[in-house]
Amino acid sequence: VSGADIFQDVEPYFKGASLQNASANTIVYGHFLSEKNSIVDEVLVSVFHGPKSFTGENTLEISCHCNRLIIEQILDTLNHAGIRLAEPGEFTKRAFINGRLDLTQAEAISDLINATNKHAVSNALHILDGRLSAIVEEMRQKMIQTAGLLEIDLDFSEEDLDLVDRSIILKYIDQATEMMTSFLRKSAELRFVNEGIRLAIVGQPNAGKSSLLNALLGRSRAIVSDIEGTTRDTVEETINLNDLTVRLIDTAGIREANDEIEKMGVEISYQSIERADCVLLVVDALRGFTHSDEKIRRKAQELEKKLIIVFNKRDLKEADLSGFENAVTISTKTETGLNELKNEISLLFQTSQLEADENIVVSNLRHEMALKNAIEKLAQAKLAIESGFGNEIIALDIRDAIEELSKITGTITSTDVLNDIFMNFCIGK
Ligand SMILES: Nc1nc2c(ncn2[C@@H]2O[C@H](COP(=O)(O)OP(=O)(O)OP(=O)(O)O)[C@@H](O)[C@H]2O)c(=O)[nH]1
Ligand SMILES: [Mg+2]
Repeated sequence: VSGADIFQDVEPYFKGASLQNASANTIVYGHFLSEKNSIVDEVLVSVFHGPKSFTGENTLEISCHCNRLIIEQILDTLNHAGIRLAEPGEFTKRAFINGRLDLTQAEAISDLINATNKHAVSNALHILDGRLSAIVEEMRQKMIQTAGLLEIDLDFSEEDLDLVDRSIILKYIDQATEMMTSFLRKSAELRFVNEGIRLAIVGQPNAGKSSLLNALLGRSRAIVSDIEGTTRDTVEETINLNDLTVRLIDTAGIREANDEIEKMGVEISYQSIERADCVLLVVDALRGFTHSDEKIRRKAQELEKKLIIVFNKRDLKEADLSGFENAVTISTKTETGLNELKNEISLLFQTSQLEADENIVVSNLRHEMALKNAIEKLAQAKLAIESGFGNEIIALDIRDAIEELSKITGTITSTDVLNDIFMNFCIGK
């Protein structure tokens, strides 16, 4: 519970040492009482005095036993005392409004809660620590410096002097643009950290694609049979593989299909390749690498997809991997070679880059749009210089770019945008 009068408001429902007199950052032992003064639970109450609390306001955290009935009774009692439930993200929103966090940090809390692998967790923690804000601030300062130079010039424009060398302005604009572009590029490369890797399992009928999905998943999810064309629709499941979040997509075997439904399945398999971050081309070792496999390989290469060739059924025949790049030999039946395959997949997605301090992923659309807009504004400024426009026009464009970057960390005035950001939080955060 958070708010200016919270200590007085909760006091009547607490039997123990006084909450109002408790020192900041202490834990008070006692019993929580209902409106009718009966004991609801034995609790510990943590006491925080604003502004030194998460929200920046006076805050109490009530720790009770984990029983739904108890929690409901406590909430009902508080509600009766005029304390309403927080909206989703409201605690974090207040922390932002009270200046405890900037927007990137507030959003990082939501990312942290939703992170599905340890790299995503550490990325969110870095942002929470203020690293994204620092990067954005560095870019912003570069532009402020540039705008400042132009404005000095404007002050003296009466005297018709050109004090600032335009080539320096151009250089600064290029530097800022490069900083933002490379940041966006790096983020795009590492997007899989937050969003997961889409791994399409493709190949000819009966190669063992569904068996591989099941083996990686550790349970029978997709139907496996010796009838060719068993899988028609795609089957998708998410797993955690060597600390990466991987979305497995089992597809219909690719061949010249006769019936309409199978044809549609084959079409979807090709689409899966297009949408994948990585393609596992499963080959039946007994049958060997065929012309059809070569067609699939070419398709993946044309689309510049990461590709691993997986020779399956090694219990029947050991494949000769020479001449193949990124190939492994496995058997889903005896479950051999699966670890090698997993390692091969994680090798293709090096996350070591993330450990470097300056590497942070922005997968937040709001941040991405702001950066892209800022780049565009700088391009306009550059064009203005090249077309020989006056300094005031150029300065205006640069000010617009600065404005865009400021949006990332928080000078957002629209309540709609703010509500939108915090709406995505879960209740109680
Ligand atoms: N001996 C052996 N048989 C396997 C292995 N993996 C799969 N099979 C068999 O191969 C047959 C086809 O397996 P599936 O996993 O259904 O093949 P698929 O690629 O999904 O086939 P479609 O869905 O028809 O495209 C089944 O009878 C499996 O039991 C393996 O490693 N060794
Ligand atoms: Mg199948």
